[in-house]
Amino acid sequence: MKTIIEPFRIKTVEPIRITTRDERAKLLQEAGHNVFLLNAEDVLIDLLTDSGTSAMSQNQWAAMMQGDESYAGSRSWYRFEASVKDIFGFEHVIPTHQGRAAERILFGITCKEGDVVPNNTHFDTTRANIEYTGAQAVDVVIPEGREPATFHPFKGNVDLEALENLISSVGRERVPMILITVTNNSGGGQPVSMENVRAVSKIARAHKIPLYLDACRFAENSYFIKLREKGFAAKSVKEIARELFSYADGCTMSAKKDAFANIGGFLCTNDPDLARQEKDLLILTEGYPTYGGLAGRDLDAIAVGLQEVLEEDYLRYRFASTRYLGEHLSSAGVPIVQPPGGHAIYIDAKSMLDHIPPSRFPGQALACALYLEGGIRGVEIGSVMFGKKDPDTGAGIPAAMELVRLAIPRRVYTQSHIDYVVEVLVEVHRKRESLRGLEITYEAPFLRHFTARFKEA
Ligand code: P70
Repeated sequence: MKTIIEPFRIKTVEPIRITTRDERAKLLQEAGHNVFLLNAEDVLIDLLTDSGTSAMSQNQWAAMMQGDESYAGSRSWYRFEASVKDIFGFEHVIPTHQGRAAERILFGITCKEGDVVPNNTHFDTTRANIEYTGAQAVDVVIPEGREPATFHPFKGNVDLEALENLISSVGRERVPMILITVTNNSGGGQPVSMENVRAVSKIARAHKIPLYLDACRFAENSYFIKLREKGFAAKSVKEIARELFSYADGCTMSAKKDAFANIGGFLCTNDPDLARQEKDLLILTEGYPTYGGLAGRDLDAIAVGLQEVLEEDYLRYRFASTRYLGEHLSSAGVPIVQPPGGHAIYIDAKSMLDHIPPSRFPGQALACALYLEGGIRGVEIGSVMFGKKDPDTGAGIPAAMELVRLAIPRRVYTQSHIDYVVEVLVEVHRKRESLRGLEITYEAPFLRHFTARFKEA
C-alpha cells in the first residue's frame, strides 16, 4: 500500500475552537502582533512548537501511574536512568526540568567571558545561555544550510574547515566545547550525517575539546541517517542513535521533543569531575540529582517515551506527515526550506514577502497573517529571534534567514488539519503583497521574541 497511515487510534480528544476573522484581528492587536502573547484557546491549529505538545501514549500514561514520588533514589529515577543510558550510553545522567536548565548548568560551569562555542547553528536558548556567561556562540553550518531553496541531504552538517579555522584563530584554550545540534532547528530541522559527526569528533579529540550533542531531536536525526546515508539502511534507529552518541563526550536534551513528554530534560557527561559540579549546581536550583525538578511520574513518562520515539512505524508516519505539508505548500508555489525537515516546515518569508525588508521583520508579519487568516500559530525564526544590534551604531544586523516555522506536534493533528493549514497558507500567499512590515515597540534584553510587542510599520 502507498498510503502511510497514523500508526495509532485516538482514545481521548481535546476540542479546538474556531474564531472569526474579526475576533482574531482584535486578539492580534491586543497581543502586540506577537503570537506568543495569544491565549492558546484562541488558536485553532497550534504549530508554535513541537516542544511539550506531544500526545502521550497509553503506555506513557500507564507508566505515570507507577511514578514513585520519593524525594531521593526513587524507582522512577532508576527506570529513567536505565532508559537514557540504554540509548545515549553516557556515564552520568543528570535530570533537569527542561533543555535550557541543562544548558544553563553546563555552560555556567564550562564557559566564561572571552570563550567561543561553535555549533552547526545554536538555537535560541542555547545561544542565550552561552552569551549569558560572556562567551560567544558561533554558527559554523555548511553554506547550503543557510540557503533555503538548495537541496542537500544533510544540510545541518558542520562546515569542518570553518570549524578548524575558528579553533586555530581563537586558540583551543578559548573553546570549552564544540556543540552539534541534531537536527538543526534554526536551519530548517535539517539532519547531520554520521560521517560529519565522526569528522567533528576527530577534530575535537585532536584539540582535546569536548564534543556535546544538543540532542532534542536525536531520533529524527537518526532516522534521516538510516534513510539517506550509505551503510545505515539495515541498522535499527536505536543502533544508529547509539553510534551517534558514541562520538560525543556528553549531551543536553529536552525531553519535550523526541521523548514525547510534556516536560523534562537531562544533561549527560562522561567526565566524573564535571558531573559532580553539575550535580552540586543542580541541587542549588533544580532539585536533588535523582529528580532534578521533575515529578517521579514525569521521569517515567520520559523513560517510556525515549524508547517509543525510536519505533520505525512512528518515524515513518512522522516524516510522511511533515513531508505531506512541505510538498503541498511547495507545489502551490509557497517557498519553503528544502528538503522538508523532520519536525517542521519552514516558510522562506524573505522570498515570499520580498517587499518587506528584514528590518521590518517579514517572518513576524507572515506569522501574524497566518493567525489572522486561519487561526494558525507558527513562529518566526528570523531577525526577531536572531537579529542583533551593532554595539557601536545601534543599527540592526539581520539574521541569516527570515523563516516562519510550522512545527508539527507529535501524534496530535490528522491529515485534514494539515490540509486546512495548506489551504490557509495558499490564501495568504495569494494575498502576500498586501502584507505589511512591523516595528518593535517593546523588547527584553535577551530572548526578545518571547515577549516583544510590535506595531504595523
Ligand atoms: C522549539 C523549542 C527548544 C530547544 C531546541 C534545541 C535545539 C534546546 C532547546 C531548549 C523552543 C521554542 C521555540 C519557539 C517557540 C516555542 C518554543 N526548542 N535546543 O520549539 O529546550 O525548551 O526544553 O528548554 O530546539 O524548538 P527547552
